[in-house]
Amino acid sequence: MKLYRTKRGYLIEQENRFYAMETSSWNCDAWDSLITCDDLYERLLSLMRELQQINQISLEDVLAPIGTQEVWAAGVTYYRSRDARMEESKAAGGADFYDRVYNADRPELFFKATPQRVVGPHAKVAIREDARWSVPEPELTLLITPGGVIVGYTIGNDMSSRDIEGENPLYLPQAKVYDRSCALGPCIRVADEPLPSSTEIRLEVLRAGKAEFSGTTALSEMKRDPASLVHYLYRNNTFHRGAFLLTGTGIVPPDSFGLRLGDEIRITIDGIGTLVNHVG
Ligand code: DO4
Ligand code: MG
Repeated sequence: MKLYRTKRGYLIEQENRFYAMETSSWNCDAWDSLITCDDLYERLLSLMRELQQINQISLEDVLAPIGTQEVWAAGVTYYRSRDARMEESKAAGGADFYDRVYNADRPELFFKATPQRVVGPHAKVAIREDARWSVPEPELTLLITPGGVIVGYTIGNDMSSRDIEGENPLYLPQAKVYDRSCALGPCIRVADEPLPSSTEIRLEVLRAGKAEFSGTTALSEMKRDPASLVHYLYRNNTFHRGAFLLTGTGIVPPDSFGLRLGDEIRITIDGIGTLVNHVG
């Protein structure tokens, strides 16, 4: 089952049928209390029975599925990310940190965005003006309730400035957190069981309509279990409105690739959909 937040209200999708909920999308309180209940799946099932079926949804109407939640991110959860980061920070003497965190019990977790820094489907993500080398990071994103229950999944783009992070690992917050540095959407996949480990994540970057980069990974490549990431995130940390947690990237383009203005970023995760954004 999928849940969309749109300009016209909320929608539930079940087996290609759409059901509309008459609620204002600007009402963050209503969205927050809907998406942060521990039994979201059952709640949507029972809501759906009372709702009217509609024909189709307009993609332009779809908004980021976030209310007032904080957005956090995990890092170096895939070997490919460890490898690329060790290489980019070698000159700065930071390489060892990435290997250590990849192998440690405690994961890397960092604050990624406030809701105001997040864009939804078809909106523009940004590259920093003071960065020379920026990349998208396509990541499975967890929706977690205040009680620490994973109730849904969406697609996240952890936009990153590789030159700034590579210069010094202590610059990570600047490489990661800036206006429009995060995209979420297009919907929340709500299921009563975890996504299968065979689930694929695909990234495509189109430049002037032509494929400039494409890559694929699968959840089976992730070193950590989503539940263990949540366990660390919620240690001595309270999330009254729940949280979104990006789970790290397993796709890192080669060093010759950097994003440019106008590029189209397409991230697909099986069972969730495709998140499309342009760089602007
Ligand atoms: O260690 C820096 C950030 C890592 C990250 O964002 C990722 O692996 O996805
Ligand atoms: Mg990342």
